[in-house]
Amino acid sequence: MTQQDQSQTAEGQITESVRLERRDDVALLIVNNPPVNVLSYHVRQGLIDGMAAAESSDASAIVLICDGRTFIAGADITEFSQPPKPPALVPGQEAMENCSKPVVAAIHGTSLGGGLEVALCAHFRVAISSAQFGLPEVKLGLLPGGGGTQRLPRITGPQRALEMMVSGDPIGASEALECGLINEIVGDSLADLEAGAVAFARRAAAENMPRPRIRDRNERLEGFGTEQFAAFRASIARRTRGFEAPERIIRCVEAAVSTAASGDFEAGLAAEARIFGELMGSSQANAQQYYFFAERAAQKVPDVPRDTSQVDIARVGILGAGTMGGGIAMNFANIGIPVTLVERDEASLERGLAVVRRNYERTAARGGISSDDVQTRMDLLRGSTDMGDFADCDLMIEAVFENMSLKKDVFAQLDDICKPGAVLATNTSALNVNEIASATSRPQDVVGMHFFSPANVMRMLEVVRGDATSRTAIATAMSIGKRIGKTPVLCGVCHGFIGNRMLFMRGVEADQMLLEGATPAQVDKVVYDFGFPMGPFAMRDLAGLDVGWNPDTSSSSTVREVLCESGRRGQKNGRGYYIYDPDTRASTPDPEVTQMIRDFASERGVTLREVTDAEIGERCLYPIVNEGAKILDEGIALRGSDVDVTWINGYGWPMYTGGPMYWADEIGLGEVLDRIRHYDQTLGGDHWTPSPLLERLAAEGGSLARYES
Ligand code: T1G
Ligand code: NAD
Repeated sequence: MTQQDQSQTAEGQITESVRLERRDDVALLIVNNPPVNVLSYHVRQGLIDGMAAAESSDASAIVLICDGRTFIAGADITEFSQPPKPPALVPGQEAMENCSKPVVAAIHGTSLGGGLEVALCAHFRVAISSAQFGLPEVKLGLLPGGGGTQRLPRITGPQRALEMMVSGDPIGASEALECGLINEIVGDSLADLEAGAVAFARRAAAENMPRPRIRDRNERLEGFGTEQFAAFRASIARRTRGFEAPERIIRCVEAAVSTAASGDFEAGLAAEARIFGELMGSSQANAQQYYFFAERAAQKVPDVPRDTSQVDIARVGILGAGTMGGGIAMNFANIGIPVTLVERDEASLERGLAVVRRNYERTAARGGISSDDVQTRMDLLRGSTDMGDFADCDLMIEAVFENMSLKKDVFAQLDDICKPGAVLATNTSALNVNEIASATSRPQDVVGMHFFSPANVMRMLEVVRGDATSRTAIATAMSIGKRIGKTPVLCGVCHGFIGNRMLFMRGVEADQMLLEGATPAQVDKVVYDFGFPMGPFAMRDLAGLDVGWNPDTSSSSTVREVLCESGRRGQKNGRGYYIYDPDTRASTPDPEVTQMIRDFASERGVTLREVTDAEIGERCLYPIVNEGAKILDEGIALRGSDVDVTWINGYGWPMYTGGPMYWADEIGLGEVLDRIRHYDQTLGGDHWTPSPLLERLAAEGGSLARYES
């Protein structure tokens, strides 16, 4: 093909990641930037040069399409921490918008962030049925800075656009078609996509289909004003508490509506760029982008490579259908994996299955699933009181009472029953997985899979590696954990693993401060204001004061025992550290509890004093950091960022602070160490003994978050 022909047909490699090909009269602008086609600088340049070449060629229409597993998944987040690399995204977008030929974006996989913003500059969008569309920038502490806040509301209307941008969650192809985001679903496969897009483009050219630019379409913005914005702000207040980006997104859409009135789209874009600048590089954005890569790093276990053999999970067995067993079973039924659920007696089994059905019916009532889905998922659960029914299970998860001898007893039975190679997992909250494994003849198949309550909701999953646990068992637990929508984090064997071990230390200090004069409400408010969904005492009331309490051995040795002995169980019986309104579940401080704490303290000669909020903050958070450093030092966690992923997904540590390790780095390890040493000298207790790793990193100017064991 001569140079002359090439410019005529404009075929060939444009940049390292963008090329042009022809399908007769239609030009294909193809992005190939593995693994997820992000908008790296050479992709942006390829869009500009590729559009120019296609525009000046004899092609009648242009299709933008991507190789690999997905359409453009957004801007290249790795570029955010570097000086901006030219070119900007806008010239490529404008070339598409202003092209004299129809431009069709052909979408598969995930069209996210800048990827969707590029697609919104095409005149038409077609997709395959499995495609997803979203503007997830808010999850990175940002907002859609490539025109998304101005163009999306013009297509979907402000309400849906606000919901998509503030949640950051994607929508599917059928919803995208229904709301006008795409013009056509062209099939299910990549082959369908290219053929469908080329056909659509050819038709658009042949029929000279009208192709208004989205920037010129203001009709969907009409009728959405102050009242609607106020209502939207109120509707998101609770779930976006503490995050800065959501409010900024709303302001951008307000700018879209106000500038549309004057038809000044560029003014809307300018407002977006200005407000985007307020977020880029902010502490929240940096923390959330750190978390983005931390979550991905957590999936990697250095000595368990991606190609490690795994057990194929066709059926799961769960022993114990209590608080955890039922929730765990739902995770597998949700993705279509049949579950055998065994309880010790019919009554317990029926109770457990009834709780699961109630949970599904509640989700269906909220429109989360259909009523058919409820039955489909219940049909995947096979209840039994015979452990022999576990013989055909590929993965076993034990969730019986937290008692070592009981767990060893059931694992010995599972060892006899389960087929060779089945993975035997325990959901213990804290017990020694090696000791549990020692009850079997196959400790290599035993692993901890520690779910968090409620197990069908919480994304956190600690995968506990015993001394003998095989790489296959680890790889199987990590990958099935991801398949059921969890964020698996690997950890070694110690009491309480990563999360609960650190939580215990906060609990010690929270209990001590009650004796010294703080109230449950005061402590909980400080932790809540820091950004946690609730404080330690409200959390205990939610989980149940009696979890782990043994009435036979109870001896009023802690405030918690005194409360349990008084019949308090927490939310489940309306009285715990707080009194709960039976209808609204609203909590109020209980003066009786305040007096019980005072009596308990004076019996032990604890001096009553004023405990400030600042002190409460330090004494609730620094023990967590110190214990996290000890866990890293012992190699229980692989990396500092795993500790942060655990606390953000398992305990509601506010993501916009990055997690305890990242947060401590941001404060300065020297400062944190000084305060820990202060409490070590003034209060004492093992949990205040400074971690040698923390001391070392503070001295070397190192980082806990970036520490690798
Ligand atoms: N930038 C850089 N690297 C990225 C990336 C991105 N946007 N997305 C993914 N990766 C890397 C990731 O770190 C991993 O690397 C590999 O790709 C596979 O990802 C202007 C400002 C697309 C749904 O927020 O949600 O556009 O670990 O393991 O589970 O308005 O990745 O293998 O070395 O997650 O199949 C907006 C982020 C950016 C989408 C695929 N876009 N990505 O999930 O694979 S901001 C996003 C995802 C923006 C504009 C603004 C997911 C995915 P490694 P993975 P996956
Ligand atoms: P639970 O008391 O609600 O349920 C335990 C269930 O096990 C009961 O229904 C009981 O009938 C059943 N059971 C006991 N012995 C059995 C046997 N031999 N065969 C079959 N079933 C038997 O307890 P839970 O809160 O679901 O805790 C279960 C496990 O999960 C414990 O190890 C606990 O530490 C752990 N865990 C609990 C939480 C939580 O917040 N509740 C969180 C993570 C892990």
